[in-house]
Amino acid sequence: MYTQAMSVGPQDVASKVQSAEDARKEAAFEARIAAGDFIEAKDWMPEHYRKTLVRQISQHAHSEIVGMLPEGNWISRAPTLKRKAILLAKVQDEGGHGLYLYAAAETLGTSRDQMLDALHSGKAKYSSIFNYPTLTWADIGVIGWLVDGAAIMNQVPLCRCSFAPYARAMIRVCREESFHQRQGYESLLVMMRDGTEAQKAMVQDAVNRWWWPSLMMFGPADKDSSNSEQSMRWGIKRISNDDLRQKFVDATIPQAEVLGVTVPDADLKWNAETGQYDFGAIDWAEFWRVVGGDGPCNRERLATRVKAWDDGAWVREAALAHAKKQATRAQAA
Ligand code: BYC
Repeated sequence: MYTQAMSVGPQDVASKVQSAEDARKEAAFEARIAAGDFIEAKDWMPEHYRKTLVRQISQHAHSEIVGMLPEGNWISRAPTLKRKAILLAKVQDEGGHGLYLYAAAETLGTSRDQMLDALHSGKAKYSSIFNYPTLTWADIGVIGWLVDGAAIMNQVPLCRCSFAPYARAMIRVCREESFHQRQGYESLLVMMRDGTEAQKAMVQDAVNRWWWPSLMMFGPADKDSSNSEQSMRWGIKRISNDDLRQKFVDATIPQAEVLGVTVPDADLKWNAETGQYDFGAIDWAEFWRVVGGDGPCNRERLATRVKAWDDGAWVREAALAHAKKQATRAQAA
């Protein structure tokens, strides 16, 4: 033990030089972050920064592709051709968002296969919101209004994320999410303005079921958010979970009033002193249950993704065989 501590062989010298070099790089990195610089994939970055980004971006990508499932269930049941075309385009957009995000995460050195393996084995997380069922057509409008609305609130600050490939992907994603939010709100407006009493009741019921899960999308309260402090220091997250949730409530309640629906919160009230809405307590036990894999649809969602991956094996094999044949031909020519 003592001899180990006293060892001053060439390896120790090398590791000291290495750590001095790392400390210099880390200081330069922190200075860039402090100056509000954007970090590119080829730039040096601390391992923890890289890991945090791969975690967040891959979870975000998984959320996009799992998020296709609850809405995808309604494509064949949309009430009109117009609504079907809009929903089809929206679900396709979510698939596209997943692809930009997987590509952004790949620039950090983690392969898409590794990320998908983490999803399929249940190791990786995706947004809790997609573990709730879509029971009626009104759920589709409410997902656009509340779920995409919450997503935009969370993602606009990510357009200034310190990791440039993520920030760039977010700019396009936010533009598309903004269309998604409006189409959802517009479809609810039509039902509330021109619909039957039963249709209006269906909208209110969907709002009742999606309101609290939408507030949970922003993540745990700041005091329980294990990653926030470091992520905020690195400029990955720009606004805290609680502040974004509050902004979402403040923006959404006036929209609910225009729509003519209420949210299921007896404690909600305008606070003239803070200029914000006070709202009731979130059921964090439910949140952690859903995040932990025990929500209403967790098993179904994961099984559907795994089946899609398995069913697509022949496409991946055929694409690889084709690429190999092309490469052999190119070599022979
Ligand atoms: N669900 O320390 P915290 C969309 C986890 S898709 C599940 O605050 P962080 C759309 C968190 O990962 C929108 N897990 O974490 C698609 C962490 O666990 P780990 C998806 C959650 O990362 C289709 C632990 O709880 N948006 O718009 O600082 C159709 C502690 O949390 C959730 C994004 O992914 C949750 N809700 O902050 C329609 C945005 N919340 O990883 C629409 C990008 C927290 O340490 N992501 N956890 O094991 C983020 O902004 C942040 O990752 C979060 C969480 C705000 C979500």
